[in-house]
Amino acid sequence: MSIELHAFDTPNGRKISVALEEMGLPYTVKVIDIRNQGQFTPEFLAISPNNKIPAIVDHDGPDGQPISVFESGAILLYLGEKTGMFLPSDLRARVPVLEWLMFQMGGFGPMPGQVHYFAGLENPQEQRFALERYMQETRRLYGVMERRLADREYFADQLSVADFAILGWAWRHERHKVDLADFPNVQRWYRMMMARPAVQRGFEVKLS
Ligand SMILES: N[C@@H](CCC(=O)N[C@@H](CS)C(=O)NCC(=O)O)C(=O)O
Repeated sequence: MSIELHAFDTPNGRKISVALEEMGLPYTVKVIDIRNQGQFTPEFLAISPNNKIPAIVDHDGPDGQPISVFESGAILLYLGEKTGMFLPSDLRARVPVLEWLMFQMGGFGPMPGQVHYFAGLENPQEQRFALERYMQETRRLYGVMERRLADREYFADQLSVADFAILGWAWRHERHKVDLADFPNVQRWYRMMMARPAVQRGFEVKLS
């Protein structure tokens, strides 16, 4: 039975379509149009009480019973556990996956997300301080990733759900005003990720 992905065409939505494609799981998409209040319907709130995409419903959950999951980090961990893919079972190997997934969830998402918001304001007075602050913090996070990728291909020891999480946001680098040429290791990783056929399918699937 397939998984329902409730999402929209945003970094957090794309993380999950990429992961589902990489894992080869069958899924259907329910577009939640967050520009038109789709996240506030009672049906969606029943599976995502924080009124944010993405969420999934797995009709073949634990013990064969349906389960819903909200929060993209929780969804990635659930899918990794379910498939045994991109989430090592060995604790030492799992730690860096958890670290870089939490790095994304706590910083490299909320910070560039604020750049997207403040860059969209029309009044430069309202924009200035916040945009400066969040652009600086976003660039700092790119610096952290740049150093991490200096001597490795992926954020953990192997390709993992952490890469899918970070990719969702790196995909929007132009919108948060970052030139990847300034971060060559991140740029190399980004190009390598984007060259993967399953990742391409994950970005092509219609989410809006
Ligand atoms: N921490 C959440 C963040 C999700 C999130 O911010 N989703 C945005 C789109 S990328 C959303 O649904 N916004 C609608 C709203 O805030 O009402 C996750 O990673 O799943």
